Amino acid sequence: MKGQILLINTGGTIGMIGEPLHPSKNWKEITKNHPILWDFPVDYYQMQSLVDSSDMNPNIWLELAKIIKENYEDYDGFVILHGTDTMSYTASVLSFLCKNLGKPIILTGSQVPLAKPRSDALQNLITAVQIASQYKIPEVCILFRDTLLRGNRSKKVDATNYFGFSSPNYSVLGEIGAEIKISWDKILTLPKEPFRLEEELSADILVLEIFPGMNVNFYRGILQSQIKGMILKTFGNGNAPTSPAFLDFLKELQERKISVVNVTQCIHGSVEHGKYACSHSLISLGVISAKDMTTEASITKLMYLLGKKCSYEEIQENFQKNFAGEIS
Ligand code: ASN
Repeated sequence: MKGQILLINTGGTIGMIGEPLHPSKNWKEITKNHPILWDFPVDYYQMQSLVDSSDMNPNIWLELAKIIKENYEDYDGFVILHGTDTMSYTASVLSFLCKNLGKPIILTGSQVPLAKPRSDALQNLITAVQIASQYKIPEVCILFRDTLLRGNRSKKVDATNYFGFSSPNYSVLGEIGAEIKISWDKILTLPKEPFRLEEELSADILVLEIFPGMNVNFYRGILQSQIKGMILKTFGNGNAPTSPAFLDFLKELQERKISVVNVTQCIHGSVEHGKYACSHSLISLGVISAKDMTTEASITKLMYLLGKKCSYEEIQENFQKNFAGEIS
């Protein structure tokens, strides 16, 4: 190992014990079967509350980002132990909060706890630390099994298989076998400006997944709520029903200046407004195309822009801009 690494534990299966599985606060207990980790050349930081990543939230994200900021100058890279369930959300939001990132932030975890035999955790942890300490990758990444992925392009695609993550619309950043092969041509360039943090997020949003036969009346109460943005999960290339009830609903959202972002329900591919007649009216209704962004990146990008107190008009103008390689 070369560089100095800060290993931050947020929880997740990797550090869990017992039945039902829950996070252990005792690093010695977590690593009991792996003496190699006892004098591992990293500094260890444990978050105050360790969570199953189903309990991840913007407060923890901001706390995590702050820890990175406070330690930024002292380390060559950061490895974050995290539950797999929401790892792609955390990686996405960190990519928006950490501006001018010049060092690797690598999230990893496992499907089976480190403390259990036949776990996938040891390889993931060691590889993540090795990459963070040896390669100056200026990105928030996910390392899982044999691939290094751009965090804001990643997706958890399997709850049991050791190949748990995929990057459906962007090439992998690295392939891990007997050798580690980094695809430098796929990696963001080093920033010229100094690192800084954005420190606000707003979770005043909603995700609405459409389905054939949906009754829009059930959703009209949303219009009376305080939401500021909505992720609309649509079919295929961003297609949606053309019924007057549905279009009226979108019109009312537009009139109330609630930003609506169109994200496809498909794993691969992109929203293309106007490709089909059925998506044509979405353009005049002010619906923003997320293009090929993941749901995870779209949700956290909207939280980030709303956290910056961007107006409806500013979100309309800026959502499609590329901030951290999240959109083609
Ligand atoms: N429920 C766990 C978590 O996300 C799943 C895992 O880490 N494999 O914290």
